[in-house]
Amino acid sequence: MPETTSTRPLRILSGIQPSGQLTIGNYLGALKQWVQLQDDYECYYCIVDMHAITVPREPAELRASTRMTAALYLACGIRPERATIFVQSHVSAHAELAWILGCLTPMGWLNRMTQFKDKAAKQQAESVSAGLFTYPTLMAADILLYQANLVPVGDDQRQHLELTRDLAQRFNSQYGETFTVPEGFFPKAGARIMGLDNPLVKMSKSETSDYHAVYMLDEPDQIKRKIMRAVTDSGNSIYFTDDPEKAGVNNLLTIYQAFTDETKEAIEARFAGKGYAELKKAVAEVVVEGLRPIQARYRELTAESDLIDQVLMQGAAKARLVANTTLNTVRERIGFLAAADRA
Ligand code: ATP
Ligand code: LTN
Repeated sequence: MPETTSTRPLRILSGIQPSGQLTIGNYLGALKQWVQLQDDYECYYCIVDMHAITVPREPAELRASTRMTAALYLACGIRPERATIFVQSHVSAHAELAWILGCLTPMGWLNRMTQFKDKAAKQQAESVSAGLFTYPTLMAADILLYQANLVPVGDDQRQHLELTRDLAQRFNSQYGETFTVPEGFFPKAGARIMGLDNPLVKMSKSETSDYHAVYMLDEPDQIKRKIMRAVTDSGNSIYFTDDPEKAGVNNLLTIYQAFTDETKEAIEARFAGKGYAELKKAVAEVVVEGLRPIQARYRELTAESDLIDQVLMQGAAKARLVANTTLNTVRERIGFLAAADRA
């Protein structure tokens, strides 16, 4: 029988793709919340390398990115004794459940996914992989295997989360109660950080232009240079707004808010009558200071050889136990014969 939420603490699962250097968007949209949630929930934080190969990737870079992502999880303050940190491809149940869920997913649902449309548009039509199209069924498998109650993610993942919920409900109604139907958990500030060079698109780690993103491991000078060059507008007033004309200023204020946890009112009062250069200087300052301790811990952690690999090995062992429990129930429910020799 699947475990029920009444007999255990609430669970969380989330993941980040090792698809390049992590940005302050990944930090503010995801990681910062993960750290805060680990004391109150049973947390599973995954490095989703199988998602990262939905677009072509250099093997050596994927390996390096996977370790770097794991080290950043730790550097941000995720404690392996509180939260399970693991690599998706180390737990083969993810691939198996993704296949099963794929067989339950109408193509029409996948056709509606805006992330697929955006990413596919950036490639030659004939080279877009089937994996990029079925990406959301793998994400659903990640979440449902752990019977997660909450999924802390940025705003861009709302649609994928809705699809996960729909799939859980579809499976449950077809085969009997099996999966917990998860809820999204979105940060109050910083759920959608925009590109510094183009505040109308989401800041993303796979965007290549030099002044698009601040990376979590950027040097203070680089951070300052990037923020001072951020696109704003020809006006001179500083306030939070949905007006696309002022998206650049709104984005800088949002970054400031997410790093300082101050209220919008306090921030607007602070910058009343000031110019954009002053705003940018202040934003650069809070970003540099916010990242400084993380960067210092990152350097310490990566100086210890084997530490990351050890954490990942132990994490995978813990994750497998939970994932395989769910997967066994799923196999049985859908009518797969029990394999006599399977552990
Ligand atoms: P890629 O560019 O390779 O698609 P990405 O930078 O968009 O990657 P993901 O690995 O897909 O990042 O996302 C990891 C987490 O970071 C998700 O929870 C996602 O919602 C969050 N996230 C990513 N970019 C932003 C952003 N600009 N603002 C807020 N949250 C973000
Ligand atoms: N699709 C997510 C990354 C991701 C994820 C997950 C997030 C893969 N599996 C499970 C939360 C839970 C993205 O940010 N692009």
